[in-house]
This record gives sequence, C-alpha cells and structure tokens, in this order.
Amino acid sequence: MKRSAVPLFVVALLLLTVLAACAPAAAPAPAQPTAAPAAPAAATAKTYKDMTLCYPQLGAESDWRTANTASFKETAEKLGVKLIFSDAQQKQENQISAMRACIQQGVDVIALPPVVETGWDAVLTEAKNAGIPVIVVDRSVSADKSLYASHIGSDMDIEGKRAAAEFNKMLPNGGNILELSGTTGSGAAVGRARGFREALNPNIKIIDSQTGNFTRAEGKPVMEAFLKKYAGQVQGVFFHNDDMAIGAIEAIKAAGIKPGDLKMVSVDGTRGGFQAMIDGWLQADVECNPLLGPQVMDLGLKLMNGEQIVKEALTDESVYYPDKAKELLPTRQY
Ligand code: GYE
Repeated sequence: MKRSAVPLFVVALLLLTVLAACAPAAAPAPAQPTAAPAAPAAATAKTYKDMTLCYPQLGAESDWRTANTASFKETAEKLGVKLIFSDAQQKQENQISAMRACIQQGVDVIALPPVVETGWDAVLTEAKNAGIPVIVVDRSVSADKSLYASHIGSDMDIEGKRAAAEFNKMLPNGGNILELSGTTGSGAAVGRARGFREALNPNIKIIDSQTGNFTRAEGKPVMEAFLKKYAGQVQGVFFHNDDMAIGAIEAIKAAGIKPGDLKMVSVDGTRGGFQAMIDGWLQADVECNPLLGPQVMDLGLKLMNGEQIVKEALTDESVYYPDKAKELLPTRQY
C-alpha cells in the first residue's frame, strides 16, 4: 500500500486546531475593583466623645443663668462631650479672653452666650480664621451673620410683646408703668424693651426705665428709688427677668404695697417667678427657656461632621399665669 500523501505537518496542524477548539474557554478576566470598598459611615462620622466644646458663660447673675449652666454641664457629662467652661462675671472682656484661650487650644466648637450685642467682630473673625465654628447661644450679636455658624435662643422681641399684651389686658383704660430692664446693651434687654414698646397700647405710658442688670441685688435698690420718686403715680411694673422682680418685691413689700396693688409682669418662668405668682405679686410670667445644652451640642456635632445646620433656631415658648402656678411649680426644672 502506498503511504498517505498527506504530509505530516498538515496532520500536526489539524491536531493542534482540534485541541485548541476543545480547550475550555478562557475565564473572563476578573473585574478590576474601581475603588476601595466604601467604609461604613459610622466609622468616619465624629461622635460626641470626639467633641471639645468651649462655653465661655457670661456670668451667674440669675436663676435662668444657673439653669443654663447646669444644662450645659449635665448634657456634656451625659454625652461624653469635653466641656471647657468659664464664668465671665458679666464682663465682655472676660468672655473674649476665654474665647481666645479656646481658639489657641484648638477646640472643635465654641458656643457663645454674648453678654452684650456689639463688639464681637474681632474675636469671631479670629475663630473663623482658625476654622472653629461659633454657635451664638441665648442672646444675639450684631456681628455679620457670616462670622458665626448659627444662633440658638429665644426671640426676645416676642417676649417683650407678650409682656405688653398682658398690660394691655390688665390696663384697658391706660396708665403709667415702670420698667426694670436687663443688662444695658444685652440682646435680651434690647429685644424685650423694643418688643414691649411696639406692642404696648398708646394709652399706657412707660414713665421710667432703669437697669437692674438682671440681678436681685440690683433690682431691689432700683425699685426702692422708683417707689420714692413715683409713689402713687404708677399702676404697673415690667421686669425683664424674675430675679429683678424678686429683688424688687422685697422693696415693694417694705413700702407697704399689697399683692395686686401694682400690676406686674416678668420674664423667665423660674421657680422664683412661679412662687411670686402664687403669692399674688406677678400677674404673668413670660417663658424663656434656658435648657439649651442638648440642642447646642447636637448642632455642634453636625458642624463637626460637615452637615448643614439652621442659621437661626428659636425656642418655642409661652406665657404662664397664676391660676396654674401652684400645679406647675413642682414640675419646673429651673
Ligand atoms: O432672661 C435673664 C438672664 O439672656 C435670656 O439673661 C437671658 C437672660 C434671662 O440673666 O434672667
């Protein structure tokens, strides 16, 4: 038999082709990861335990202030926030140096309850340049809004208007009243005086207004002087806070005036104010809530995590009256 004419190299080629066709198809190349797997958000988000909060408190002038301080200290303790607290004794220069010390230390957030409205631009700019956000607490500042992150507190103008509405009800035929105002130049005193005047009926005249600096100690002598000067000429007194009212009531009692002889309205809604309503001295107490610690720390944490926060957060408040005072007093937290 003749040997096949098919050359050997052709056989080899065919074999190779068949082998190649039978080989399993190459597995697709594994997809190249495009990015490292995203870390769970919780691992990077800051928590309260990471926060150092500076609170250069303005003073300890009133029961409102004491409750405000307690709210910050208790909340910080509960949440594990490191609180740098100081008491400026109602002096702006002390608040400013406390803020500068905090800036130097590189705190995460500064919460500032400004004793007065003006004069904050320089230190707010320093905080901003250091990248430390400032939350203005309680009273307002006149500085440009770009210099601080947020303001949280009461609407002092509304509080003044609420007080005026009480006098409008109690003195429908008009009359003369006196005003014991808070710390001169403070957002609380400025707003309350402004709102009060805006809403007061024109037949009610404010015949004098003096500051008692939000304290009992200064409220009493101011009232003594008022009583000497205007004996028998006034129907009412508006107090910018309960502590001044309580100091003034001592002077009023000493002058032989009886509860209800003068119509009196105050602001804050402290236990002392409630007691003064129960005793018949105050006919209304406009609420001002000092328990701002939790809300401020919540905003502070949001800022640390780069979240957007509200520029102005106003506290929801009302007016208290003697009829409910006895029932509510035991429930009051301040
Ligand atoms: O009414 C007063 C305190 O700024 C709202 O300051 C605060 C006021 C408060 O001394 O009692």
